[in-house]
Amino acid sequence: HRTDDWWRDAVIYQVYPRSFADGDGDGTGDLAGVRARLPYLAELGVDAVWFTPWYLSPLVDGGYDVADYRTIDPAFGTLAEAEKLIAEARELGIRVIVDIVPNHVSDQHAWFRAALAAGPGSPERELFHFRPGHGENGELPPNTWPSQFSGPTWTRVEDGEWYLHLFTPEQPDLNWAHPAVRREHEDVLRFWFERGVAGVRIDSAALLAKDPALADFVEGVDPHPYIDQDELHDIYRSWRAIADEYGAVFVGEVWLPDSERFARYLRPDELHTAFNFTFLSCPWEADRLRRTIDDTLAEHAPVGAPATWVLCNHDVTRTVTRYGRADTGFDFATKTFATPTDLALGTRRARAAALLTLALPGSVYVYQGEELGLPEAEVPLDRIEDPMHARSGGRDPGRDGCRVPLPWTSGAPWYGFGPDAGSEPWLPQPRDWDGYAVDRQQADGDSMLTLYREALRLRGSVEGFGDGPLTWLPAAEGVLAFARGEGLLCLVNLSATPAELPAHEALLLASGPLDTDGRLPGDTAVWLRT
Ligand code: TEU
Repeated sequence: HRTDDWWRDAVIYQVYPRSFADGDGDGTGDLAGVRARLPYLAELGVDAVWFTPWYLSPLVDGGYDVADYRTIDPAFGTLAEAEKLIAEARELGIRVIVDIVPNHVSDQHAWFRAALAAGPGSPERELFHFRPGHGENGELPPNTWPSQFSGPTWTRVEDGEWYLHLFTPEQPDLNWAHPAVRREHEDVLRFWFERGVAGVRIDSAALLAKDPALADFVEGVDPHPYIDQDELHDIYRSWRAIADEYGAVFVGEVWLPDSERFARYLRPDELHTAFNFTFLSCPWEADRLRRTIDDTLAEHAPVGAPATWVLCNHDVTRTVTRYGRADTGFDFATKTFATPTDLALGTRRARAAALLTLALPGSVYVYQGEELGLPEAEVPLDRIEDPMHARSGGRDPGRDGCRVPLPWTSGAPWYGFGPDAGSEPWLPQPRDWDGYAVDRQQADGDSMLTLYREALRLRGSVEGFGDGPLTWLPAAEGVLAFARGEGLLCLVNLSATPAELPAHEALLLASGPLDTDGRLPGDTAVWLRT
């Protein structure tokens, strides 16, 4: 495909820098670690890498609390190193996507510190949502908005005013009605585009604009006071004009159940792409998956944007664990370790899901460790850092179980996450992860890593994958069968009954063995050439 269209069918690998690889041995992943592992990513065959925030941050929310968008956090490295990384990746044919967090900043950001110091009524406070409280002494928060995490959305400061934070108190929301907020973010975009970044992921993209009256939220009453406000489209149109100057692309974290509202963000002068959370949350059921795929393609077609396909990310339970449970859909409420998990089953399904996902038209996101088939790790309660855990009063285990440092080398200290003499990783790794280590999987033709590498190699070399039409074929109940391009077939059996393979010339790839009669067993997928 044309180089300026690379993103329409790209495979984009998500790096959570803190947990990818530790170059300096302090127990926290860093840019040195990523640079040393770039050949791994090149061999895997990904087109781009998306880095979750690597900016200066107190790391209260894993870096989604940014203190300075133009500085790399010293725990990760330096700006000069980031520039080297971008150039080195490009040499290997890998583009870099950075994560921009426009909805809020860290409470340590210069703007917020200045706002606190300047006091009520100051222009500094206008960059945020400061309000007096209700009640006789202003002791009640300005409104009852529900938080994106559990807990309150307002925090009171010493002088009696309250400020809004949809996430933690350490993440004050910016006031997007203020021109300085818009200007600053446009500058930040340019700052990273100037440094050779090929794209930007937009965090919480549907939340930035707020109802100016900050009216109370009433369940079921439209419009919502802070999700999907119309003003957002104006913001993204101006961002798009900047991206176009650099040939850069956007992927929005637009979490909206309504597909028409969602598609509005993907109009030709707005965002290039947005994450497909409907697919991510879809249970492992043939009918539901087929409907989700159809709906996705139908909602993208009119705006001309390619679909994206996501199985997991740094916010959700890892795929093999999710698919190994009775309720295979993603739901924060069921994210508990009390649910029994059959990891062998979950792994089989995750392998089949990988072939399904990588055969669909559009771009695909692979979250670090997904290609290793890592399960959700059980992090001891006293080691959990995710603020979601504390804010839920301990009910929610939080998201650290999918953020555990990667195992690179079996038998090495910390599975080779850092140098041998390095310190213990910031999150403890499970004891039985030797079999998941990269070196072991590289040597194993049946490993998850080998499957992903093979799938990515074929996807990149066989005509017909990528952003083109998909045609469903008649299939037995519980079986998904579709054609891509000229004579390329993907079959996924989600039933308990083995399925006959259609006549074919070659079996390109299978997620698991066929049965002795050459049929496709349950929870298995194949790519065929006919
Ligand atoms: O997540 C935004 C978000 O709203 C959802 O992920 C969800 O609300 C949350 O995970 C729990 O329901 C983004 C980032 O992906 C996440 O890691 C950050 O914590 C959050 O923004 C705040 O920046």
